[in-house]
Amino acid sequence: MNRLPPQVDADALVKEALKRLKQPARRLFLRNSLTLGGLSLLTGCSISDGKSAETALQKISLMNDRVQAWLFDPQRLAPTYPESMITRPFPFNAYYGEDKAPRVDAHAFRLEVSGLVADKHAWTLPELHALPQSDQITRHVCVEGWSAIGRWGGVPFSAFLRRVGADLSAKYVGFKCADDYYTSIDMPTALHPQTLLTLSYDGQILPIRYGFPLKLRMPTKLGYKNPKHVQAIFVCNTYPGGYWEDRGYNWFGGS
Ligand SMILES: Nc1nc2c(c(=O)[nH]1)N[C@H]1C(S)=C(S)[C@@H](COP(=O)(O)O)O[C@H]1N2
Ligand SMILES: [Mo]
Repeated sequence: MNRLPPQVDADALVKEALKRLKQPARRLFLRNSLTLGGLSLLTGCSISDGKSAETALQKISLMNDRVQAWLFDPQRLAPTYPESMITRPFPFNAYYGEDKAPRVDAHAFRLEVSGLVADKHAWTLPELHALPQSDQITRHVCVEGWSAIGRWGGVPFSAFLRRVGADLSAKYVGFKCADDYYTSIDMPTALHPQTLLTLSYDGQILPIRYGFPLKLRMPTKLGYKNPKHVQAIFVCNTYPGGYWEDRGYNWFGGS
């Protein structure tokens, strides 16, 4: 059914490749327009006949994460919004009800930093608050079918990673949370200018429901990639997975 004619029809091939891409990657491709040249670059196949085209398509099916990573523009900013557009009240979401959100002791709290970093000292909250802060009003998009605009403040994550002497050529940054949640992201997203080690929500100390004392906010990624109640951060080259990712959600999770 998906056989291509021996003479490669570039349009048909690109259409078929788009069909096989998962949703976020497909959307990005439609935005940036995928060409036959782009397809052979992506798959590393020189597409000259039906057989190589078929191989390219098979590779596409396996490479949705890599495609998204390749398309990710480390400088392109997610839209920001005026204060009047903030969604009130901002929705809560987790794999449990709001009353079950973990209560972290602010005084005892230490953010653990490990893996490929020079400085492994654990951070207190006052130490984190003493770092230069910035804020953003951006849209959070949840795969469950809702999105909302909120305002988050905190430490630009790229500055934090530099501060701890992280190996910025490493592949992954992983997060462990005070509940059973965990996730991991690619280094280009970790270094994106809008990726924020978040300490506040709408000018207030981050409320329990939104991830006290610390969450990672990334307007370039879907909601489930934004870990709340972060307790430990590690930099590594071995794939760490994630709570929903290990249950079948796409790992890159671009929004
Ligand atoms: N620790 C932790 N982080 C989490 C989750 C969770 O269950 N536990 N759920 C994720 C999902 S699916 C979404 S949509 C957002 C919701 O964040 P909010 O409660 O601030 O809206 O948190 C994400 N981060
Ligand atoms: Mo979500």
